[in-house]
Amino acid sequence: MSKERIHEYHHPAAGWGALKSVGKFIAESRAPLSNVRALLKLNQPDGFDCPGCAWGDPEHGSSFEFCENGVKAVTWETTAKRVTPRFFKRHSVSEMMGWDDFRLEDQGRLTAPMRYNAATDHYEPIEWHEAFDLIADHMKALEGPNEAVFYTSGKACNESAYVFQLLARLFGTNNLPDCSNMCHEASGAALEASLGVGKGSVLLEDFEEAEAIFTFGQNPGTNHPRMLGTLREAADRGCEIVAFNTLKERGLERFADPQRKLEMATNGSGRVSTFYYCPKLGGDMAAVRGMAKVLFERDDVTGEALDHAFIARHTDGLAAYRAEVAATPWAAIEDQSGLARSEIIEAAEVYMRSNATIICWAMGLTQHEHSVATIREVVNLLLLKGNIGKPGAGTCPVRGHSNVQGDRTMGIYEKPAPEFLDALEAAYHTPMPRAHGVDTVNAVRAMDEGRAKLFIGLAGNFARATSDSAVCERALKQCNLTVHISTKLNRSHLVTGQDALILPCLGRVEVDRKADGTPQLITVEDSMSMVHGSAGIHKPAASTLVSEVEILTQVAERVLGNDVVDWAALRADYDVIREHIARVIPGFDGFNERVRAPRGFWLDNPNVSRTFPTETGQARFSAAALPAEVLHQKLRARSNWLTLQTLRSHDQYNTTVYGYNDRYRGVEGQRQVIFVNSEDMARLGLEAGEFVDLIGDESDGQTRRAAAFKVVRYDTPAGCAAAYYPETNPLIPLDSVGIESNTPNSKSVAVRLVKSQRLA
Ligand SMILES: Nc1nc2c(c(=O)[nH]1)N[C@H]1C(S)=C(S)[C@@H](COP(=O)(O)OP(=O)(O)OC[C@H]3O[C@@H](n4cnc5c(=O)[nH]c(N)nc54)[C@H](O)[C@@H]3O)O[C@H]1N2
Ligand SMILES: Nc1nc2c(c(=O)[nH]1)N[C@H]1C(S)=C(S)[C@@H](COP(=O)(O)OP(=O)(O)OC[C@H]3O[C@@H](n4cnc5c(=O)[nH]c(N)nc54)[C@H](O)[C@@H]3O)O[C@H]1N2
Ligand SMILES: [Mo]
Repeated sequence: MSKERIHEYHHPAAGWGALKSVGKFIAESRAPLSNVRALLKLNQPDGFDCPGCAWGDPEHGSSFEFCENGVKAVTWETTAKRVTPRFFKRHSVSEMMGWDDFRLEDQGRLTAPMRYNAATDHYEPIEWHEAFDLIADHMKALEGPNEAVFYTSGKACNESAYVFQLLARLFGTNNLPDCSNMCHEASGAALEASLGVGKGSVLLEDFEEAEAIFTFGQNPGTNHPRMLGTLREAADRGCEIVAFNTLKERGLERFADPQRKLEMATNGSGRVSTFYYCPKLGGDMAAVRGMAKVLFERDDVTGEALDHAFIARHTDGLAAYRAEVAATPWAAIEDQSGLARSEIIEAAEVYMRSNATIICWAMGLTQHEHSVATIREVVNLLLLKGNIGKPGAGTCPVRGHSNVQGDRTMGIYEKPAPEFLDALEAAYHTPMPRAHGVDTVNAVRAMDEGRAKLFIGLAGNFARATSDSAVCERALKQCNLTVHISTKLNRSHLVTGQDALILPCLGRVEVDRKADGTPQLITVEDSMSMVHGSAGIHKPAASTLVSEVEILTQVAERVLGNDVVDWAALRADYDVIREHIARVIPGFDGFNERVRAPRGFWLDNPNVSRTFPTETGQARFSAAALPAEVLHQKLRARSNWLTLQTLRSHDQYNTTVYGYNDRYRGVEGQRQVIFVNSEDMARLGLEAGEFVDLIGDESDGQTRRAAAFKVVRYDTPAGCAAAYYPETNPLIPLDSVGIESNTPNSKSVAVRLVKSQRLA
C-alpha cells in the first residue's frame, strides 16, 4: 500500500499518470510477459472481449485500444497468485472475515472447488462431481422452486447466462436477480415506458456525427476510459460536450490521449467538456425540466425550438407535458437542482443550437429514488427536438459490466416478458413459470424471511454489492446452501449458508477447450447492442478449473435429467447453445455464422428507425411532477445530516479493489475517506484530516454504521458528500430504493457524521 496522502490533482486525465499506473499493475501481477500478450489481444477481432467495461468497440479495431481499466482487469485475472486448498487450510473463514476487499481478491485465482465445514470453520476440498451432486440434492430437497435464488453478475457471457436462466425456469422459478437491479434498472424501466425498448439507441458511429453530447451522472475518466477518447474526438471536431456531475471529475474536464504522442510529450491538456454543471444529488430531473422550460418558452416566440413534425408524427402526451412544465416554478427547479437559472439556460442554448444530440448517463442518474422519472425527463428533452432515430442523436445509458446488457437479452430477468416465456415453451414443450421472481432487494428479503433457502451466484459478489450489508449477510447465512461460481475470493464466500460451496471457473482471458482440443467461443453484447465473439488465449490458471457452462450444465443434468434438454450436448459445443438461443430470442437468427463476422453483428433497435413499440405505438412524453423534495432538501433542516453518494475510486472495479489510490481525486494509499464541502465542514465543526464515523438511518431499529472515515475537503455542492462503495453499503437501508426500479438509492444515502472515538 502506498503512503496515505491527499493532494490536488492538476494533470489531465489519462496521460502519463495512466501509463505509470499501468506499468505498476503489470509488475505487481507477477506475470508481466503473458499480460502484455493478453493486452494485445484485447477487444481485437480475433481476441477476447475486455472484461473491463461495456463501451463499444471501434468499427476498425486494427490499432491497439489502450485503456487503463482494461489493463487492470486483465492483469487481475492473469495474475500468477493462486488460492489453493492449502490456503484455505491455513486461514479460517472467521479470520478472513477480518480482511478487506483488496486483501481477499489479491490472494489470486481460485483453483479448486471447496466446501465449507462449519465444525472446523474452514473450507475443504471437494471433488467436482460431489459438488454437483450436493447442489442437486439441495435443490431437490426444497419445498418449491421459488425457494431457490439464481443471481447473475454482468461478467457472465451470453452462453452461461442463457443456460443459467434455462436451468432456473425449467426448475420452475423466475428468481433471477442480477447486478442490473442495482445498476441500470431505472434506465431499462424508463426507456421501456417512454420508447418501448429498454436499451440505448445510439451506435458508436453516432458519436462522430453528434453536434452536442450531454453526459449526466457519469465518471468516464475512471469507469469508461475508452469513452474519453470518443468524447475527445468529438470535442476536436467542434461537438459541444456538456457535463452534469455533482463532482468536478477530472476525466470530464481535461484529458490527454495516450495514443497521441505530441499531447503526451507536452502533457497537453485538451478540454473535454465545454460546459460543466454541478447539480446537487438527485437534482437532475429539475435541471432537465428547467431546460425543457427554456425550450417551450423559446418555441412560443420563434415556433422553431421544437421539432414539431417529429412530435406530431411519432409522439403522444405533449400537451400534458407542456402543462406540467409550465406549472413547475423556476424557484423549485433552482432549489432542487442546486443550479442557477442562468446555468440551465446556458445548457439549454447548447441543446437548442445542436441539430443532433446524444445524451449519456450512468449511476448518477440511476441510483436515486426518482431515477425512473428523471430518465423519462431526459427522454422528454430528446423528444422535443426529435433527437431519437436520426444519425448523431439518441439515448446512451452507459452500461457497466462488459456483458450486463447481453445477460438481460438472454433472459436473466425476474420479470420476463410473456412473449419470451412463450418462445421458451415453444422451444422446449414445457410450461414455464409465469409469476415474477425476486430482484436483488427482494431476494434479500426472501432469504431473510425464510422464503428462499438456496442461493447460487453466477459471478459477482452479492453480499458486498447489495445494500444494507448486515441485513444481506444475515439473510445469506440463513440459507441451506450458498454457492458461488467465481474467479477470485471475495466476501460473499465468507458469508456461508449452513452448507456452502466455492466453485472456481475459467476467466474470459483463458482458453476453454472442447473435448477434441479446439477452442470454444463465447459471445457478449456491448452498450450499443453489438454482439461479438470472444475467445480466451491464456492457459487456464489451474488445470482443475472448468467453465461456467460446464458447472451449470452438470448441475442441470442432475436436477432436471436429459429429457427436455441434452445438457451434455450444450457443454460439448457452445454452438449448440447458440442454436437454442437463435430459436428462442428474436434477432439471433444465424447466430453462429453472424457472430463470426469480424465485428460481430448489431441487434436491431426499432427506435433507430423511429419505431416505438409502446402501448400506443408512439414515443411517450411523461408528465410527472417534480418530486416535492429530494433527499438533500429533506435533510437540510436536520443538523449534522448529509446526503451521501457512494461511488467508485480509480483503483477498483465494483467490489474488486485493485489498490488504494484515487488518482484524479488526489487520494493516495487509502479508501476510508469522505469528501465534504467546506461550508458543511464549518457547520459541523470538522477539520480536514480528522476521522468521523458514518451513521445511516437507524429509525427502523437496524444498526447502520461505518467507522473511521477521514474528512477530505472537496468541491462538492453543500449538503452533498461522497465516499467509496462497497465500504458504505452497510449505511443504505434495504428499503431505500428507487420508485419503479427497486434499485438501492446508492447515490442518496442519509448519513450523520460523528467524530470517531478512536482518533478524535
Ligand atoms: N474502473 C472501473 N470501471 C467501471 C466500474 C468500476 O467499478 N471501476 N464499474 C462498472 C459498472 S458496473 C458501472 S455501472 C459503471 C459505473 O460508472 P459511473 O456511473 O461513472 O460510476 P460511479 O463511480 O458510481 O460514478 C457516478 C458519477 O455520477 C456522479 N453523480 C452522483 N450522483 C449524481 C447526481 O445526482 N447527479 C449528477 N449529475 N451526477 C451524480 C458522481 O459524482 C460520479 O461522477 O462503470 C463500469 N466501469
Ligand atoms: N453502494 C453502492 N452499491 C453498489 C453500487 C454503487 O454505486 N454503490 N453499484 C452497483 C452496481 S452498478 C453493480 S453492477 C453491482 C456489482 O455487483 P457484482 O457484479 O455482484 O459485483 P462485482 O464486484 O463486479 O463482482 C466481483 C466478483 O466477480 C467474480 N468474477 C470476476 N470475473 C468473473 C468471471 O469471469 N466469471 C465468474 N464466474 N466470476 C467472476 C470474482 O470472484 C469477483 O470477486 O454493485 C452495485 N452496488
Ligand atoms: Mo453496474
